[in-house]
Amino acid sequence: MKDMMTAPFLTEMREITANMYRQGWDERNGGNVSRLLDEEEVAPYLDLNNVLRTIPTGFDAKPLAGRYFIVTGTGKYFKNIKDDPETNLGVIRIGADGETAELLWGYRDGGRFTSELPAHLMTHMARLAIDPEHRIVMHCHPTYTLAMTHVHPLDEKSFTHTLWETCSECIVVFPDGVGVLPWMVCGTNDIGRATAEKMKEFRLVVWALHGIYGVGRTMDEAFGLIETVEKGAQVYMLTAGRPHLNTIHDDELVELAKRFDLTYRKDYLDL
Ligand code: 2HA
Ligand code: ZN
Repeated sequence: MKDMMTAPFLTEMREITANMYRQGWDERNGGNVSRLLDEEEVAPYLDLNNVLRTIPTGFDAKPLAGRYFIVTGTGKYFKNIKDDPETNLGVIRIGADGETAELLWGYRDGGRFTSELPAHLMTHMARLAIDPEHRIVMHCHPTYTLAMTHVHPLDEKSFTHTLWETCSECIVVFPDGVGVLPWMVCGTNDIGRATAEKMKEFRLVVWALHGIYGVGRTMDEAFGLIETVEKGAQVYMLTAGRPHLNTIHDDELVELAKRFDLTYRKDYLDL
């Protein structure tokens, strides 16, 4: 058996969460990340017959039975993951009944996975149905995105359009737009279902007055999506309330879409 501490998926998780922390997106225990793992990725590092304990998932995740995930722990600080991954992360397999998670590694202090597991697993299901290469669900609390939800209307068309107008990168990185949920109680199956429903259409879902979810095939894709929304939201917040002299107009957004051959939400422009 190879040393778990050398597993590439563990290194990647330690590095991405450290980066997210450095961005200021994950104060205290804020944020959570899960990555779907192929059995072949896990098998060299862990005895797959050695279940340390089982933990109820709190809902029916049967379509994911037998699938493996590395997931951040509940109440754990991103700040601490890099130096102590075995306490702050866990590797789980969804049990045959879909209602238990089998712990194979981690949560060493008796802990468990993030309270947002319903939103993560339901989102994994929704995205896998669209893209079999889907792997990552990432949630965090980026400051300017959060600030924007205090002062900007929350409808998806205008929220996305405002971000697209802030800088050229936005429509190029998220031509599919940004889904927005109103404020809801977090950590529940309800917010999980609502998030997964939006994820049928978007790779980004803003939780008003809370944070954001991003998904992707890779950590870079999910991180890059969130990073670009946050850049747009920062520009918006730095300019909001000042005389707005210049913007990227809709006909210019169309030019960008042509130049980068984008499949974009044309219904989000007013042409
Ligand atoms: O505590 O971010 O949404 C982690 C969270 C909850
Ligand atoms: Zn959160």
